[in-house]
Amino acid sequence: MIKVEGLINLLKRNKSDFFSGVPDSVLKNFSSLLKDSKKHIIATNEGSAVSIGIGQYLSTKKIPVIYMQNSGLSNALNPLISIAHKKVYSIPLILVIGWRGSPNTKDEPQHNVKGKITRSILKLLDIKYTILRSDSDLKKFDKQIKIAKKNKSIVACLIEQGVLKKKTKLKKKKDFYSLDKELFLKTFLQNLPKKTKIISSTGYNSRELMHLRKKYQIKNGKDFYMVGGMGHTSSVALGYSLTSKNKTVCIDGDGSFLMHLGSIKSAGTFANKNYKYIVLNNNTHDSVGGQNTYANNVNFEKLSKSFGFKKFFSITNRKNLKKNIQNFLDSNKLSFLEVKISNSKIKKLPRPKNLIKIRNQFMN
Ligand SMILES: Cc1ncc(C[n+]2csc(CCOP(=O)(O)OP(=O)(O)O)c2C)c(N)n1
Repeated sequence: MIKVEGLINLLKRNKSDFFSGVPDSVLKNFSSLLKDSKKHIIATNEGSAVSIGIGQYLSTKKIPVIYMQNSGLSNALNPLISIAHKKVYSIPLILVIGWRGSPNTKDEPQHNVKGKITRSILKLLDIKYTILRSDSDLKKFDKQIKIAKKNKSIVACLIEQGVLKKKTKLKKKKDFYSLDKELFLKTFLQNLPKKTKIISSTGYNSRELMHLRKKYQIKNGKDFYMVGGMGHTSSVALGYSLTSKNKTVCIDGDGSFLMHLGSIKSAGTFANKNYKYIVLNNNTHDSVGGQNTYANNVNFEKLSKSFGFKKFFSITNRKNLKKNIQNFLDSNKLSFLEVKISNSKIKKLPRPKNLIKIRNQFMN
């Protein structure tokens, strides 16, 4: 195990004091030590985090630190290859990567796939890396950083679940909004027309839907739970809805919404009236540690309408909840609903397991 303070000190001793990244549960002890400031930018996706870092290097000549979950490495590939690579602009970067699904650990199917190929991706990019498991690995990483500085190259470390320890306990997550998430989702499911299809985002949303359907025995409609592909929920729902007669409800998180914001423009331009978009805005990346998304100051009404949605609905409390949900579902114009909602309160949420069965049931 490694003390996270030791890792951050090592980076700062190398004059790397600028951080940008997308939160990850493996790295939550790391990101929680970085205060939100102009020296720590929580980016909306990993490609942006890399690009913000590239800009910082051009301005300061100091190597920025970019952190991400290995699933986000694919989002980062474009700027890593087409801007920062040694044979392009040769921009030095330090990547701190949460290694879900490493061959040593038990993890979910989507993480196992990525975990197995993470090292090969780094090798293909010609990025030297250290697997951090103990203090002696920190020394090895330190040497690699010094070489990267000299050669103006990219260097990475891979960190598995449970490796980073922190002196002080993580602060309890605070709710930004008060509407109880279980109450909203339960009421929503109970009021769905029978043949509705739901496509829900990774994070807690899919896991909560699955759990609540079972807990309250709600069988209206069928769900496709996205267990990865963060940010692509609205696009999967758009693709489905174009040729389906059923109401297609996209249940997205605010972090997921922001990750590939442009997709909502495609939905606004091309979706039919059967497409129903919902953003559950808790202003946090609840499922990976409660880091801020900064979605609280987005004016979703203006944004959705300028993107082509015809009607905007907002739910912020339990008053007339059923009626407000029905108004949204019954609307015969392309509609966008923002729900200002609490974080999840359900302990030990189950995870979708038999993914092929889920796919088949959804398509039936
Ligand atoms: C490309 C990618 N980057 C990062 C992650 C890690 N991750 C999983 S869920 C999540 C937060 C999602 O936030 P939001 O959509 O607001 O849902 P919530 O966690 O609040 O349920 C993150 C960052 C991921 N799965 N994929």
